[in-house]
Amino acid sequence: MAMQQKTVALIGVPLEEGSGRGGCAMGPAAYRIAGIGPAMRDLGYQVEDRGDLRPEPATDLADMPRAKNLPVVGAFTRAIEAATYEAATSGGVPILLGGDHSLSMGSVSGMARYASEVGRPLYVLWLDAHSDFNAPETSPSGNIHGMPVAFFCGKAEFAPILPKERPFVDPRHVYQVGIRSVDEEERRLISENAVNVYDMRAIDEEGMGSIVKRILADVREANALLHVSLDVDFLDPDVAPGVGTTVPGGATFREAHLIMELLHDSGLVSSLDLVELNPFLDDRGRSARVMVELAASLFGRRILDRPTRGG
Ligand code: HAR
Ligand code: MN
Ligand code: MN
Ligand code: MN
Repeated sequence: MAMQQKTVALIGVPLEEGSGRGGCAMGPAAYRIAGIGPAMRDLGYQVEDRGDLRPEPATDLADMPRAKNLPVVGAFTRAIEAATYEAATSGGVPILLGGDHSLSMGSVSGMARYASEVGRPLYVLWLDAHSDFNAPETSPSGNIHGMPVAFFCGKAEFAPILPKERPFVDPRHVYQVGIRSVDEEERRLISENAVNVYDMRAIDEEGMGSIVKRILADVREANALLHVSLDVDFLDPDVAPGVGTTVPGGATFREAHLIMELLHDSGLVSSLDLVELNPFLDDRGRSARVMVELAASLFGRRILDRPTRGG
């Protein structure tokens, strides 16, 4: 089945202040050099490149020791929320070119607002080594890129960044795949909140294909929109070294590629984050190219034409 919408909106997010180190702000430039725009155009999409968001730090958000760089991250959250919502409302599929993973506080919140307006639930597929479910009180680092899932589920309201009455994502509608680094307190929170977690053991035992097909069946049954958030460190460091938080034992290129093809066949994906790429740590653009390759597969690039087998 083809994507329902034929326009993609590229939204550059040069944000690194959520990650505790420099480099992710170069991500949008690296994706453009790696050819994200032409890849989408070749697949028949109309591409609207909306440039890079560059908000001024928020003057109404105070610095918090347990949520570092909150005025910067909060200002980005607001700008990303608005840009994502606007792109979806005007009929496009937003692709967020990150930027560290704190950007998902904005992108997912924007999609949640859009989904509630069209009367559908929002489901989230979180492809990551990390659960990113910390709150300022539980975070060992104070880095906000470890907190976005808790934020958009309404479990980490550490400052009035977005309206308190905004739509939140139900944590039971969050599916995390590839997980292999969870903090002690975070482990308790994801289980209390019933986040669906498929760790590397589940992938090894059950296989990526059957896990993803089961998730997509849930999304279809709920008539939901599906936001996909792809963290570079979901992949094994041998496949994609260009990230600040490598964790050994990650997904192979083939597993990641299979997910993307199943996602495309499903026709359910409404929006995509590409996050945590750190070009300063990359090996001659390899990780940027892998991410663009995966995004192209999600949007319909095929190795071979084969009949869809359903699922
Ligand atoms: N759990 C750790 C923390 O909260 C590390 C989080 C790292 N997050 C990412 N994104 N790299 O997944 O500090
Ligand atoms: Mn992450
Ligand atoms: Mn991660
Ligand atoms: Mn439900």
